[in-house]
Amino acid sequence: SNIYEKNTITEDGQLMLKKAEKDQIETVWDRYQAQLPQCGYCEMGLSCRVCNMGPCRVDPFGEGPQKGVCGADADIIVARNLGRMIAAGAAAHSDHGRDLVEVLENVAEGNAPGYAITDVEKLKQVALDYGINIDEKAPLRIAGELAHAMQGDYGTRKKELTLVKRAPKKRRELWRNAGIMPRGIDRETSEMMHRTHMGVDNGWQSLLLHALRNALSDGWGGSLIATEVSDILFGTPKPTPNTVNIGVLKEDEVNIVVHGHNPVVSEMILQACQEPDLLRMAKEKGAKGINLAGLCCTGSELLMRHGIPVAGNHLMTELVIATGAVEMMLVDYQCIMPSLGTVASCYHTRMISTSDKARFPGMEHREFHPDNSRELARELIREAIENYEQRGQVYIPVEPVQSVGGFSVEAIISALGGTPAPLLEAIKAGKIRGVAGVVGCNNPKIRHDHGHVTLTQRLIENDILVVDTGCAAIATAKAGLKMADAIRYAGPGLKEVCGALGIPPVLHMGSCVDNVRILILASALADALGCDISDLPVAGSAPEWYSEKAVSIGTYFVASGVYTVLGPMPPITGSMNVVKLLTEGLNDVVGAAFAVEPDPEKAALLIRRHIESKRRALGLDA
Ligand code: SF4
Ligand code: WCC
Ligand code: FE2
Repeated sequence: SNIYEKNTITEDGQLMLKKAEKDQIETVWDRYQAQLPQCGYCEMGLSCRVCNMGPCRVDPFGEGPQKGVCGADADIIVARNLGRMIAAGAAAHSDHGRDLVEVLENVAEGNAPGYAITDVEKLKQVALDYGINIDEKAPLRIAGELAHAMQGDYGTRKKELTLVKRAPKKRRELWRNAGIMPRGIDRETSEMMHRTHMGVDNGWQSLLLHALRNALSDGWGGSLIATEVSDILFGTPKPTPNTVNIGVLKEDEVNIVVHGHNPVVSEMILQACQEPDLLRMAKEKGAKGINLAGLCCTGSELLMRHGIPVAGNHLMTELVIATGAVEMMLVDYQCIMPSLGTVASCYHTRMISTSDKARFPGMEHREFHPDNSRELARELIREAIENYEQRGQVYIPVEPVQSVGGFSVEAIISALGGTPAPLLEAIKAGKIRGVAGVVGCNNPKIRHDHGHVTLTQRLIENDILVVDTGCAAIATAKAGLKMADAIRYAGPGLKEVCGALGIPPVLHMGSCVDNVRILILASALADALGCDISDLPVAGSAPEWYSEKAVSIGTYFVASGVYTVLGPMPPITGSMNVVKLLTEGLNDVVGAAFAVEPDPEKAALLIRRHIESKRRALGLDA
């Protein structure tokens, strides 16, 4: 097999890698090769540059230094490093949530033309969760009060975050007793930075416990707020057909690609792409229309709510530009490789950065704010249309794949006929053995999409319903596992249940912040069974994770009681104490733990074994 096949299982990826090589485009895989061998100390989490007495490193073979200049040993250094990864991940999701709350506030004040309250039902329901009196109040007034109340969750005035009330009662008691109940979203991240400053928390156990609390402030705080406010502003997703892979780009249309995370910008771009005067202008320029496609999570946000096609996941972002077919790529933040501007400089593609907090080399910065979004989006689409004339040769080598997305918890419950009972019955009867969340990124250390697709195939073959998000969700969609007739890949029980409901065996639940939808689904199942999340036959996995956000997600899954299997090893092997706590000890603290298994075939076995043991403990197969 050739190098392209070694890097990715996808046909579009392989063909585009060949094209990139011909065009002398450097890709993430080239740069990964150039970094090898990567630093062994860092791989094990044994290097520290927290302070300026360092940088320090601990010798894993016991011959060189065993302590940093300050006296920190391997356990402390590894735990501090992991804590800081989680703080960064939680901060990213939660700040994304904050941006949405700001838009909500501006909508309430009439300062955000083009934005609106789309799901009033959800607005009311979330407002009730916040204890807001909604009687006889106009939606905009409720929105203003809700935005204010949510901002309170970011601060430090509380003993517990508001939305933890959606977790099962047993879980909340467990968090209180373990001392890891999240108090303020910003507070937990800030406290993590404080604790990991030199000379503060030097207990590796207490550091890791706070890391759980920090991650919970993401999952039951910042990310949950991001998802709920996105639904309020842009609509709660419903099952919608869509298409995926690089073939969604169109040879005869103006191609606009949005990349990043926050729907605040991409939703405005979508509106502009549909405006009749701009469509007319595109036609005047000789294009058949304006084709909007997404990448990564902002792509999934548009796919979930509007059936907008997604061109690829994380490792495809450079290759999408190498088609030569993209008139403009607009990015907001997170997972946007700083190499993209360089790739684009070889083609006619115009690269636009849009967020005041995210700049990139080789991109033009055009800042979006709630008050100028609508106008700026129109202006940029006009410029993208102008750019159509500059196009050189294009290469779009594959046909797109059909998929269905849009499975919010609300949509799943409604597909089940209004209550989770039919799903529970199917689980009890053993037709569905359990539910697994497959989430997270791509990483050049793992053959692109191989982890996601293989693991998902093995799980559905064995009657485990898969729910997925983020780049994993895009991977399985590209592999055809979300087509209407994908049930043919499922085991007999899952096939029967999904066939009757008319859903695929792999449900796209959204972007990375939407992992909270999986938590809410798990809570609904636990409540219906009268048990805790940790008692359920469910599991999580991140077969190709790379980002700090993924570490936070994995950690809030585990802290919420979900056994979670990671593909790539996190940088913790320098401390066997930390490894043992995360993979075993946490069972005694939160009723769940991590496992690490880069081979998806073996990861599938771990998950199946776990699900079967939970079924036995619940007496389901007695
Ligand atoms: Fe070295 Fe300690 Fe400073 Fe880390 S905190 S760089 S181990 S002296
Ligand atoms: Ni979420 Fe991972 Fe994709 Fe970025 S977009 S690469 S964090 S899964
Ligand atoms: Fe994401």
